[in-house]
Amino acid sequence: MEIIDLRSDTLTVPSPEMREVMASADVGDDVFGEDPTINKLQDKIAAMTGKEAALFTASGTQANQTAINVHTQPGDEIICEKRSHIFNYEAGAAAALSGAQLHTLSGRYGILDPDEVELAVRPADHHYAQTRLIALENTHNTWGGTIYPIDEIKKIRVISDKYNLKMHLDGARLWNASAASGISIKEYAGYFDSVALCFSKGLGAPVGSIIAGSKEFIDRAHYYRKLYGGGMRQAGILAAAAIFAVENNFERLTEDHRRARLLAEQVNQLPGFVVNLQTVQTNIVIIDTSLNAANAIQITSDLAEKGVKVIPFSPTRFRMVTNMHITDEQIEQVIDVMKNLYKK
Ligand code: TLP
Repeated sequence: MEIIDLRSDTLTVPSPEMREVMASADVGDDVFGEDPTINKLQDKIAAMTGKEAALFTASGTQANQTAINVHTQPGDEIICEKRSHIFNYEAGAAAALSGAQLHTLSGRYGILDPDEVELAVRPADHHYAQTRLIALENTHNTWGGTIYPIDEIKKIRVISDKYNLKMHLDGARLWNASAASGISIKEYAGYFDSVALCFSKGLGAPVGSIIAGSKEFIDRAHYYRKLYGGGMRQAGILAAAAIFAVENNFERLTEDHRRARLLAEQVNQLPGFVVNLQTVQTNIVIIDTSLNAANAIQITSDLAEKGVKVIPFSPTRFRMVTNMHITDEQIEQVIDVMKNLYKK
């Protein structure tokens, strides 16, 4: 049985061409700062984001959490969205590693209301935690890959400046936001003090993320990455894959977006499955099963038996993600499987 794996874009595997550049990469000891391919990647991303410097990390989680530790002191508060990755899927790291407290706000499709952000900033009174950081996610994963409108980012930046707060962007999928909106990585990054980007999602590299910011920020980030055990040695092999991924697989993300749209529109026509098409802006499709006799957990296992893998987010929601290995034919097959399983 053919398996169609729509659980995540993290499932992408390196192509033969990517493996070739990995095999021939120049390497050195990066803990000594001597890996030429890592240095090249860091310089490239610093230039792309318009920041002074960048630091390669093992994962998106390590990138976000390193940034959080640089920006905060124990007891500080971070404003973020209720369904954000840093709050839900990073193993409680902000509390465990930085001693920071997360102040979550509900956003419309993951997008925070600037007025609510301002209201959430704690007064300068010793009863309160000190608000230190605003962390946004673009695209917003669990709201369906939604793109942060640049005007909302600007408004939130005005608030952060007013209260002297730092801003961090979890841009694990900023590539998708940029490919879909036409707004450059540099423009998005310009509103943030630090930006995390992943190479191992839709771009198809096997491992690796990066954070970019000022020289001073990256210098401190280096310390925390080491503290977290993230100092890697001849990891230029991985940086070579990341460079290849940015150069070859960034623009093609619009194909994944087109397929996600196709999938969303067709799933939305099936009885008992509802997709809010407004949220389908990139490569993620969230399906609501509240109207279905079966719940999302059951549906996940029914689909898996037919070779279609998806991820349940709750008893009433599951996620499908397109990536470079998913074809138009497979989208049709998924729809057929769903039609046959849930005939009315
Ligand atoms: N997301 C994964 C899971 O952890 C949910 C996925 O399959 O989507 N920020 C965002 C917005 C992410 O979606 C992810 C991974 C990360 C950070 C963390 O990246 P890694 O897995 O490299 O630590």
